[in-house]
Amino acid sequence: MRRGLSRWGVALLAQAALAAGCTPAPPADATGDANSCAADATAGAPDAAPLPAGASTTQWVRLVVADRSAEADCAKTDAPGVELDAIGLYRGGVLVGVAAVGSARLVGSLTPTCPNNDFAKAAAIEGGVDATGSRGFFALNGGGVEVAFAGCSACTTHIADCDGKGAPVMLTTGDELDVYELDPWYVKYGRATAKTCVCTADAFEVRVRRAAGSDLDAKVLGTFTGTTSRIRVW
Ligand SMILES: [Ca+2]
Ligand SMILES: [Ca+2]
Repeated sequence: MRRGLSRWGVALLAQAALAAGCTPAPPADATGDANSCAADATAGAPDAAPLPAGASTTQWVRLVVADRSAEADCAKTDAPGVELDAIGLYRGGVLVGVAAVGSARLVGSLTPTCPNNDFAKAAAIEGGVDATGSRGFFALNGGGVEVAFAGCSACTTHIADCDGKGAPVMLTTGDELDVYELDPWYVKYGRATAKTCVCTADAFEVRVRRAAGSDLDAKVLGTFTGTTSRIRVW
């Protein structure tokens, strides 16, 4: 089952443990650690170190449909193919950002490939986990989505509470991505019901790239199916 579950559970516990001493950090963190809540809340510890000088960074992550057979669903469903809810960016095991509000853009062609797609709104992938079986997700179908990342404007270690309105965050080698895709995990843990959500685990490819809309210097991180955690950036 999803490794994302264990991280979710750990995040909840960590949030409870940190709640008492977790002081909201300013949206723009002076040390460039993108509002690293857990680091800020550690007694006596400075903010997490900014990226080392000369670190290789990238900004954009693109997700594209990997299993074209899902296209057969286009005429039968209003949410065809891969349904993406959110992406968490972790550094050293700490949540440092999610897809930035205002950053998501469609890539490729969504129509007329899937004219019945009622969920072709890329912005649904911005911010924290919030999808149910009927809202909060983006149905990828024949296209793709590209996002940049931002921290959380309020101190949190929990991806459901991170709004993606904090300081911009660059990705670097060793970071990890958690991608939340509507799959059986959502039904099992009560975010959706089997009655309203087919919630099959669908396959998608993840790429990182330096420039929006360009595959120059792009790296393919792999193909994944359903909610997947710890996708390593290299
Ligand atoms: Ca969402
Ligand atoms: Ca799905």
